This record gives sequence, structure tokens and C-alpha cells, in this order.
Amino acid sequence: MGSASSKEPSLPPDLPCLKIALVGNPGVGKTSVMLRYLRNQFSQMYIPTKKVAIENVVRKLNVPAHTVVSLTFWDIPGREDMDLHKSYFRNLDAAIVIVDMTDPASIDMANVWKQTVLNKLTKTQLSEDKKEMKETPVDPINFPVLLLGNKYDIIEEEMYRNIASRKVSVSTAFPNDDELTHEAITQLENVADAHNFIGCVTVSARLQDSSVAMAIQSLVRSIFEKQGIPRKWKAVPPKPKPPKKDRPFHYDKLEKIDIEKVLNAYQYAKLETTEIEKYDLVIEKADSFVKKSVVLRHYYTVSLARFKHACQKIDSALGDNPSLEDCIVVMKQNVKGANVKMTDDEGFCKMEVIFIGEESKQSKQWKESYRIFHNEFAPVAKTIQKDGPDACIALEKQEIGMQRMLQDYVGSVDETKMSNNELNAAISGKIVRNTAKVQHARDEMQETINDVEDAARKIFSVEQW
Ligand SMILES: Nc1nc2c(ncn2[C@@H]2O[C@H](COP(=O)(O)OP(=O)(O)OP(=O)(O)O)[C@@H](O)[C@H]2O)c(=O)[nH]1
Ligand SMILES: [Mg+2]
Repeated sequence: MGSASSKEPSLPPDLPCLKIALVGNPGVGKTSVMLRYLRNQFSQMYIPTKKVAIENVVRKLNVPAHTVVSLTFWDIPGREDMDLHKSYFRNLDAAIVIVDMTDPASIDMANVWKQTVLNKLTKTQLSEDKKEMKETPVDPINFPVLLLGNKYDIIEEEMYRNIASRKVSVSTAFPNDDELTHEAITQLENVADAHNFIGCVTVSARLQDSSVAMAIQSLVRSIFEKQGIPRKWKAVPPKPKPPKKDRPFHYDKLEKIDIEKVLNAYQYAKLETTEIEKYDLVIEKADSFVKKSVVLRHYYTVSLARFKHACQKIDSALGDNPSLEDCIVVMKQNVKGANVKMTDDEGFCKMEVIFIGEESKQSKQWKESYRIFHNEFAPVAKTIQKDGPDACIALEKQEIGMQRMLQDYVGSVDETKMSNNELNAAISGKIVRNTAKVQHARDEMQETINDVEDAARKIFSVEQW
């Protein structure tokens, strides 16, 4: 059995590790089969493998349960002058003899390759006194060797071509299985039977048809069936999570809201376009600033309302529309085994939880309020403080741009004496409405900045109480 890589911390501790050798004549596609399985790639170019190539992969295979398995493939070059070193076949779990379905000679050679592997099999074991490693031969009788008929795509094409030429005048859909025969398939099956391979499968390393993956999965399954899957080889079940109420609450590890995502996801009525390219470019730019201000204001209002609502659940005495200060007081009063302190954080505030006792279990309602404050309300308020003033300036510029656009449009209509009054009115109307929306967005952004400043003042004022 190959040894598990102990460097991978995320791997299951008892990862089953299989060492599999790929052998066969030169050019049959050993490297291609490995490349398809490991990286789902294929190259038409033939570059003969000069030295043995060793590749490892850890996969979850359905063999039968979803079991994580480490597979190490030894791609052994097929050249005759290759020295087949002992180490290639030491502690081997299985071998795949690959043949080329378009090359009958390579199929005939399959048994020679199988015997070569079996003759060289050894395994290492600790000596009886456990002082050294001993190398001992392996009984080849039950050793799993799979016969893999590669380049099936080529003979499949050939078979379909033959059928097509036989059925020139017949327009039936698919040929049935009896018609899909080829002497190479018969030859492959005969060799597998005669020489006691564990089975034979046709595959194509060229096509992305999963044939290679399925063949390897079935080989691994039969290895496990033969060796028996020791209990420890089964996929390691995930550690049971502690019951919900005992789970530690990481105050600073809560993921903060992603403002960019919020902006992208928000359903927003865009500014109107005019179908005049030079105007629409300006409108599109203005639109991004308007959207940002609308979304930030909306999100700020919603998260503040959600925070207040959550605080009401901590203490129902808060009433219907509690002030922000009262909510912070409730948070401070209801924290257990800790103090809550409001501190400055990038222009807004942060709710710091300072533990004073060993037991610090907060109620579900408290945690939810904290989560909303930390995760939603504070991040959006900080973004408004940071980006709001620039957004206001940008919106002001866009507003001027829109006014110029209107002048330009009206001027251009006069100049060309266009007679389509309805269309002119529609376009001017769009520009006027867009201008109003930009103006409104700027006013709202300014108001929101003031609201956030006000909120920060109120929150800090609680610290002085
Ligand atoms: N059409 C087709 N061509 C294939 C397939 N598999 C491999 N080939 C081509 O066959 C040639 C030889 O493939 P390799 O994978 O390099 O063969 P190999 O067995 O590793 O050869 P050596 O390293 O010399 O032992 C390449 O040109 C591949 O593109 C297949 O499934 N279909
Ligand atoms: Mg090769």
C-alpha cells in the first residue's frame, strides 16, 4: 500500500492510498489517460515519456460510499530499452495495461505487460523483530490488473461510418448494439478472458466522455472489494457540531455585509435613456451615482429599523419607535458577563464587547441585535461616511451635465429644424426627469450623511450618561 501524504492537514487521517501502475506499448495513450483523469486535458501531440512520471490525486470516489481516496499513478514509459526498475512495482495495489484499439499488436502484447508486472511485484514489511524493512514477493494470483482499450473514439467513428455506408437509403435514427461491433473489441474481450484480467473497458482519452474516470472508479471499487474496505477507509464522517446553544459566539468574526453585492443586487429604476449615444454615455455614468445614493439610503434606513426592532425583542419596554440611544442602552444593560462600550471606528462607531466574567452567554435576541448592528448597520453607515461626500460632489457635477445636455439637445433641434415634435418632447422630457432624479439623489445623499453623523453623536452620547 502506498503511504499517505502526512503533509496535507485537511486529509482524513486514515486516507486509503493506492498505487497504480500504467503500462503498455509506446504510444497507446498511457500519459493521455492519466492527463485526462488528473486534469481533464488532452493533447494531440505525441511526446514519448522518457522517465517514469508519478502523479498523485486525492478524489472522492463512489466505491460504493463516497470515499476519499489518494491515488498515485506511475506512468511507465513503454519503450523497449526502458529499465523497469523494481521500485515501480513495490507496494503496488493495481496495474492498468493500456492498449490501443486501433493497433491489434498492442492488444496482443497485453498479457506480456501483465506478466512483467506480476513478476516484479514486491511489498515491504517490517521484519519480525521490527528493526528493519523487509522486501517480500507478492502472490500474483489475485493481483488486480485491468485491461484498458484506449482510443475507442477512433474505432467508434469507424463503426458508425461502416453502418452509414451499409444503410445509404435507410434514415433510421440510432444503430442498435448488435450493429456496433468491431474486431478490436472482440480481440480485447478474448485477451481479458484468456489471461485473467479483472476486466476490460474501452475508453477514449481524447473525448470528455468520463469513460476514463468511470474505468478508474470501477478499478478502485474492485480493489476495495478484493482487499475489503477496512472500516477506517470509509469516508471520515464530519465531526458532530456542538448543540446550538453551546456554540461559542465569535463577536469579531461575524462576516460584514458586502456593500458592492448589495449595490449589484438592488432592484432599482434606472435613469431614462434617449437612444442618442453621446447623451446615453453621460446618463449611464450619472445612473451609477444615483443608484449608489438610493441604495445606501435605503439600506441605512432598513438596517436601522431592523436594529431597533431586534432591540425591542430584548426589552419590550422600549415601545414602538425607540430612539437609537435607548436601543444602545438596552444592549448595554442586557449583556451578560461583559461590558459593552461604543468606540470610534473609521468615522462611525463600533460596539465593543469586553468580557468580565468567565461565563458570557448572551440571549438569542441580544446576539441578533449585535449581529445586525455589527454586520449591517455599522458597515453601511461607515460606507456612507466614507463615500457619501464624494458621491454628493459627483452628483452635483452630473446635475450640471444634465442641464447642459438639455441645452445642447434643444439647440440641436432648432439648428436642424427637425419637425418631429413628439419625439423631441419625449427626449427633452427624459432629460428633465433625469435631472430631477439626480438632484433628488444628491439631496438625499446629503441628508443621509447628516443622519449618519447624527446617529454617531447619539450613540456616543450614551457613553457619557
Ligand atoms: N484519437 C485518440 N488519440 C489518442 C488517445 N489517447 C492518446 N492519443 C494520442 O496517442 C498519442 C500517444 O499518446 P501518449 O499518451 O503519449 O502515449 P504513451 O502510451 O504515454 O506513450 P509512451 O510515453 O511513449 O509510452 C498522442 O498523439 C495522443 O494524442 C485517444 O483516446 N484517442
Ligand atoms: Mg507517455
